[in-house]
Amino acid sequence: MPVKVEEFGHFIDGKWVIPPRAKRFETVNPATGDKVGSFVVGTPEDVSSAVAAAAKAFPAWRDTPAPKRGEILLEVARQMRKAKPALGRVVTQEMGKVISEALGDVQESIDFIEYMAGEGRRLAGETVPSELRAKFCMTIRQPKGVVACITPWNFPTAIPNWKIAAALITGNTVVFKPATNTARCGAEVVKIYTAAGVPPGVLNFVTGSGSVVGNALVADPRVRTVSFTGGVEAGRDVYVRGAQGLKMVHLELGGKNPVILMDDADLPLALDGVLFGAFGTAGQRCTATSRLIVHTKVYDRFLQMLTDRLKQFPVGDPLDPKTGMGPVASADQERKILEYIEIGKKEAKLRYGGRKLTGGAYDRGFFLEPTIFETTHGTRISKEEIFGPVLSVIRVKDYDEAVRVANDVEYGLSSAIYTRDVNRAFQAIHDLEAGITYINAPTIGAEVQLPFGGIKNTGNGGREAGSVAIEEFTEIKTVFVDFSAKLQKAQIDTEPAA
Ligand code: UN1
Repeated sequence: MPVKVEEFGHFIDGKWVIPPRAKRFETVNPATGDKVGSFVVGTPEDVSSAVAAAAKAFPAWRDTPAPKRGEILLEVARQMRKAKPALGRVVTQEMGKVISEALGDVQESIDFIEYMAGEGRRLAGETVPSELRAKFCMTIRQPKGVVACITPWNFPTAIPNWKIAAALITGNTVVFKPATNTARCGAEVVKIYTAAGVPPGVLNFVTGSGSVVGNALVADPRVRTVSFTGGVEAGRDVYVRGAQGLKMVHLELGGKNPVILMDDADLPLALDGVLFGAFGTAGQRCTATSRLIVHTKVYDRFLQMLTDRLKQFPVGDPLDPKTGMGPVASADQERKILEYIEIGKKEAKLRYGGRKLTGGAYDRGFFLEPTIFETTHGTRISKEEIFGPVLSVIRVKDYDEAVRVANDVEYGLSSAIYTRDVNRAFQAIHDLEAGITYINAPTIGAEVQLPFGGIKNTGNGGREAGSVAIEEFTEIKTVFVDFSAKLQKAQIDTEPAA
């Protein structure tokens, strides 16, 4: 049953608002073409009102005790748990990932909100000794103010919640701009925060394009921090624009994540892992396994296993629990992926798939075959992020070559190795240039209580999730308390030698 097409406005200062003469856009189910929601095309004026509301709400939210903010977040988590089946369906219907993964997306939101709620009773600083007597030194964390959360469509609830929950627990107020094609998921998330008691103005929601709404947010001098997840090109642009205002810009960008398969690997285990890593979410995760680097001794055998299994890998209705892979998220996605498949056909050997699926229900959506290319390292498909169900398989002669190939890309988000050799596993942890390394598991499936992010062009050095998530949204204040009742001079007053 299709989701009812509801009309949404922006959410500003605790109210859903539709500006006069607002233009609208609609989101579309990528499996069926049905409409999912109708949204306002935001303008710079809309952004300005949302930022004003967030700025007005900031002092009271900042001064709400952090454990109290945590209680509200726990209530958000409770309500999201209740809404999980319905919200999971909206994720599938708006974004196209299979229902089990859509429920996982919502679960990842709940996990993180609960985790951050607990952070309300920590938000720890440091205490360190002073070089002077009767003097106390410590750091405390303070919120930044108004923060902008600009999020992608591939994890349409989890990624917004990673940002929003961390920003709120630390006492900031938020303007949230969801990806245009998953605005409904964003709106449903905002409804839950509001129902759970987040005060007016603390979380605001503005829909519209990155080039208008996103850029207006980044340019607004009242916005102190911008947290952005998306493509590398857009990320670089946000970074440069944010630099003009000397803002903290947090970026989570692309990946070209390798699985290394050594000759001593448990091949059936690796088979399940590679399938899930490469074709889960139709390959549209920043963490997706997009390169499989295989030791020559097991290459032929493993490729045979992989292609045999793909023959029984059902692509279709993402709401059907038996489906392995749903559609890709949009017409735009489909076009880009098919372009890469054409590039691949010229520079590499197409081993499996490669076509758009047509006929019957396929004709209503953006369904592609899971696709495997055999390629050498250095081709475009082996180095550029495709963000689709396309796996490049590369043969290598030994571990050293595998690591060289794994590291020779512009990204460094996730990485994995399958081996039974414990020394080799630890060597790989040391050698792989990535923010995340998995041993005997695919490149996807990070848990919220650990830092998430990458090196090289995957970002600009920050991490989301884990306890470090709070760093993105806080300023550190260093405090010196001199209780000697006299002027003491650091570096100048010296103790007599013992
Ligand atoms: C992303 O694709 O940007 O590790 C996020 C994973 C998920 C998060 C992915 N927990 O695959």
